[in-house]
Amino acid sequence: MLQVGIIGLPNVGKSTLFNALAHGHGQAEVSNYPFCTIDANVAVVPVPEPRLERLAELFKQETRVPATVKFVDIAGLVRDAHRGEGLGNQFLAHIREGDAILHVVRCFDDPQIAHVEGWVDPARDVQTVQNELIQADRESMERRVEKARSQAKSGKTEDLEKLTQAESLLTWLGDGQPASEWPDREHGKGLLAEVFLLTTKPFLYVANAPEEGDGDHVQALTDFAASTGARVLRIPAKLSADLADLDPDEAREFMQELGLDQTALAEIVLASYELLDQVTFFTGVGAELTAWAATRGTPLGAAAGRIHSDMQTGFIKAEVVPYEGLCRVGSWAAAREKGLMVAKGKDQPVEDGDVVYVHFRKPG
Ligand SMILES: Nc1nc2c(ncn2[C@@H]2O[C@H](COP(=O)(O)OP(=O)(O)OP(=O)(O)O)[C@@H](O)[C@H]2O)c(=O)[nH]1
Ligand SMILES: [Mg+2]
Repeated sequence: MLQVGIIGLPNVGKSTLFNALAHGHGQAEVSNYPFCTIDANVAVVPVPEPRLERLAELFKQETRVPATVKFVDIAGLVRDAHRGEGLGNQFLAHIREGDAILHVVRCFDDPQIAHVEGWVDPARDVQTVQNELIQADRESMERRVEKARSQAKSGKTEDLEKLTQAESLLTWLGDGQPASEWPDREHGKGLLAEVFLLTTKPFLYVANAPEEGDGDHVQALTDFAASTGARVLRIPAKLSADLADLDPDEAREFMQELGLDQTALAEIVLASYELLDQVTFFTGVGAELTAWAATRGTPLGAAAGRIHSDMQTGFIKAEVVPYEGLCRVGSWAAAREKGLMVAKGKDQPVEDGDVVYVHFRKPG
């Protein structure tokens, strides 16, 4: 399951966004004072997937099992969090475990809601948080360098090389640079894979701006983000949380009036899937129709292993029909007849929209 961490300064709307995403699967306290969140809020949320509904109708399957995403909302990070300011630093471990980061940036003015730095300035705010992530990574690397030093006593070339790399990365972070831009990152891939740094994680900015107005802040964030190639998603967190509170029909009506075509959850999941290069495939076994997420290019054998390890070890072949084709002809049998079904081997990649039936040898 994908895990996405929500970070940002205090009072920017992280828990409000979390509530918009987690509705019915967890609820975070929201208030107009900073550090409202003291413990991490965690929610496992079903991924909206219209194709799952359509397929379940087609197959007349009762149970729909959506893919899920875990969202984690932590306390706000403040300037000097790494020196013990605020609470956010203690919770970074939750983010370190995750696959991606949503960095919520306040793009609304409201005198009722205190800003820890006095006023809204998206570029400064983003850099404050980014700097704390770099400092947290620097601390992790200090520990890693210590370990590398003692290992290097072996005198082995690979241990000496690890130490050189670890020291180079530590110096880079110490200069206030993110690990994602470390010049040796290609060469130091092995080291990076061991250390789970925050500043190598894929991330996107969520501009928490009201549905109208405050476009200047969003523009400032967009300009800043352009310099790093990061994506900005504009989400009105408060409105989205309010919409999530309504019953679905009412919410749909409201969204139509407001000209919104997607919920915050759908937008965030879609953007996260793009960020992490995820595709969705489907299986129908027994009465269960299931949507699965997999990294693009995942071989069918490994994809089958997600469903059950026996399916990977005993994999014979997969029968695959693309979603679009299946909908067009209306049934699995018709897809087979019309030659839309292709038998594929374990090394062929699973593609977005594949409906997959795995043939496998049962163990024993
Ligand atoms: N005016 C306005 N207020 C908002 C908006 N989004 C969130 N808020 C309010 O801002 C305050 C802080 O929101 P939270 O979601 O608790 O912020 P947080 O980032 O989780 O804060 P900490 O947990 O303290 O780090 C609450 O009073 C929200 O209702 C918005 O778009 N406009
Ligand atoms: Mg909060």
